[in-house]
Amino acid sequence: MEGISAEKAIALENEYGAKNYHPLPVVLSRGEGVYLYDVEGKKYYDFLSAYSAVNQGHCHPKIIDALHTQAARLTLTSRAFHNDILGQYEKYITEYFGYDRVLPMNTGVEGGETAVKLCRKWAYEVKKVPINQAKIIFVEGNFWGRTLAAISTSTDPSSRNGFGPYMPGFELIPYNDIPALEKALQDPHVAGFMLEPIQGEAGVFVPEDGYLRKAYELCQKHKVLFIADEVQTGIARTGKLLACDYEGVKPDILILGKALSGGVFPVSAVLSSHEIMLTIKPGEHGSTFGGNPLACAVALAALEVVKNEKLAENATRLGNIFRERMEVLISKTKLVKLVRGKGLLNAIVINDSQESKTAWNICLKLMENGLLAKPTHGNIIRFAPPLVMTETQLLDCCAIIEKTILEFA
Ligand code: IF1
Repeated sequence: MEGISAEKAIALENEYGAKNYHPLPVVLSRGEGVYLYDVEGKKYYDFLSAYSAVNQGHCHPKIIDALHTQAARLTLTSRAFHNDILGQYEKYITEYFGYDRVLPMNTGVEGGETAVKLCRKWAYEVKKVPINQAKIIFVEGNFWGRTLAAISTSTDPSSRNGFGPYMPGFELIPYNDIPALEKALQDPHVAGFMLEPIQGEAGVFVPEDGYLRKAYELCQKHKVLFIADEVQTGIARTGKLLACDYEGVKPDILILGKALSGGVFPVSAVLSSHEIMLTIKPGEHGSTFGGNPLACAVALAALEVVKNEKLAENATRLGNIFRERMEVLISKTKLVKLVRGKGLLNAIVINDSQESKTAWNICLKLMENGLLAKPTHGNIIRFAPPLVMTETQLLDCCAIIEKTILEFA
């Protein structure tokens, strides 16, 4: 719909759409690299990257080209038949991340659901846990999507409340707490431990150094699968291809999504070993669009861009510059308590109550000053620009954030 006004666009959503989001009052119509443009043509830096789905930048030419080419050939066969690109994609992605096999799905939460099903199947067929007794451990503050299984493990009232009854077989322990994990692993029915290497939605919580490594070793000791949800932290976002790479941890099951397609459309994937993956037999799991030719073509291009443009290295370098600049800002104002993160997955904590509107109002001011970000959980503002950002652009963004915060204070 060309030329719609911002007011009209918002009015249509208000009248005809579900109200399951509370977006910032900006109406975007074009994205290119690190920039977004609203219907009035105003240019913004995107500092959310669609929650780390556009690591490669908006509408990356190589990914869009792959989309166009494949879209004109063959978009969907369903898995009832073979096609000429799925096998090539499966070989590419399994070698890319160093796994035996991949199960292609669409959304991140479908990846999580697939990982949970694989873990349970493996529990009954390999670990010999009594049927329907398998337990999977999750950590407080986790977020892996909005399905009933995902919210059954959630400790966030807004994700969980009002949607019961909940799925059994899940146990919660505190994040970043090795003794709590050790205790939970005493139960022989535990089959898996699933977590984000850095908690995104909870507010970019980085666990202490060594936590992932120790947790992984404990899981190995107790024959429990270590399942890493890298839907948000993966694909170079934290400065390594995977956040688990920082501690040399190789998850038994790896879940990818979001930037696996460069934000072009939903593509997720679960990677694992022959032993674990082959516990699911033909006809026992699937999805209409899972592994469709268009998804394969887009994901192949999106992964190539990550390597060719050295996005992980860029995220490390720019992330360090960003956190240094934020530390200087913190020394100048009481409004910001701290900055935390890895690579280009960062957040600042605003010095105000969870319930305050301060973070939201700061984001409104950032929007006026040409930078788009959104608070998560009250007083935390997540800052996650596309990984293709240049140093000059990043310094420009730091200046915008500093100006906005200091004027706000
Ligand atoms: C919303 C949050 C982020 C995820 C991790 C799996 C999924 C997500 C670590 C599921 C999805 C999205 C969902 C979206 C907003 C966004 C989000 F704020 F909700 F929590 F990123 F932090 N694992 N996160 O972050 O992937 O099924 O959505 O493809 O639901 O509002 P999905």
